[in-house]
Amino acid sequence: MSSVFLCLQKLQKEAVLYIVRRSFSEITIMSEKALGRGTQCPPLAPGTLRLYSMRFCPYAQRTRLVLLHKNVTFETVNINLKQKPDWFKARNPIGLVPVLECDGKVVYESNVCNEYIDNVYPNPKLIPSDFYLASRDKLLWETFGKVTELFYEIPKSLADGTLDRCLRRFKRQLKRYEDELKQRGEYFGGSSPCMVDFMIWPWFERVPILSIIAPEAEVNSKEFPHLSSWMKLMMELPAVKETYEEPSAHIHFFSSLRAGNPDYDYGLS
Ligand SMILES: N[C@@H](CCC(=O)N[C@@H](CS)C(=O)NCC(=O)O)C(=O)O
Repeated sequence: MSSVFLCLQKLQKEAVLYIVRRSFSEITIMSEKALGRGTQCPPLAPGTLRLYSMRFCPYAQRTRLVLLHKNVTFETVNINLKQKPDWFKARNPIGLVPVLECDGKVVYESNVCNEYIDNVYPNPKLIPSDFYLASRDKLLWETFGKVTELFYEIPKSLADGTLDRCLRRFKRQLKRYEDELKQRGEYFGGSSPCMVDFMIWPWFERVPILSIIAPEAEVNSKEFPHLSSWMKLMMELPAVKETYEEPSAHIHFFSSLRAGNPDYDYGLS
């Protein structure tokens, strides 16, 4: 068993209890427990917007953040992604969450879902109307995969002795966001958050997991003064608080995923 895995198991034992928070009255959780193969799709009322989600998915979190920030009324159905129901696959043939559905209209892929939400619910508008500025913003989230891929490589690199190289790549990629933020203000949107802030946030919520594995991965105020202040500000946003999961919950979920038995319902009674 790798040292990373042992480390994760130890942390799992020390995990504090995950507390379910609900402060947004307009969210209906049709099924907080993940629905899997053999279940029925809960009926969807006309005019109701539904999000098919998974509680620990960072991509679905992007969409949850934007819906919550805009105070959009919606309901959630969580999906067991290991045993996907046929009715879920019928809605998204690629089989990934997030998926949005309303009155027979279906969209999927977090970037597409979020652009759709921004057009249909423009208050507040999160993508600039200026085409050039919108493209610059889009670049930041479309190339964020350069950061997210390292979330999987850093734990692996600890086992195969390439951690230092991986951490250098991680910091180099983060530096792009640090420099951009320095020019833009408190948020990527300047004085208020924009789509970029919400599209990249889910992985910053998960940085503490990386820094438990490798303390050097921490987004510290010395190397990343703007990003670390931004992280504190983001944590104050109601939508961020609402979707927040403790590092211990992420670690538990990640360990269960790695073990081939994802605990989609972790922390639910
Ligand atoms: N490119 C997709 C990625 C979404 C994604 O990878 N979702 C994962 C959960 S975090 C999923 O649905 N996995 C199911 C599977 O791989 O079969 C997006 O941006 O929405």
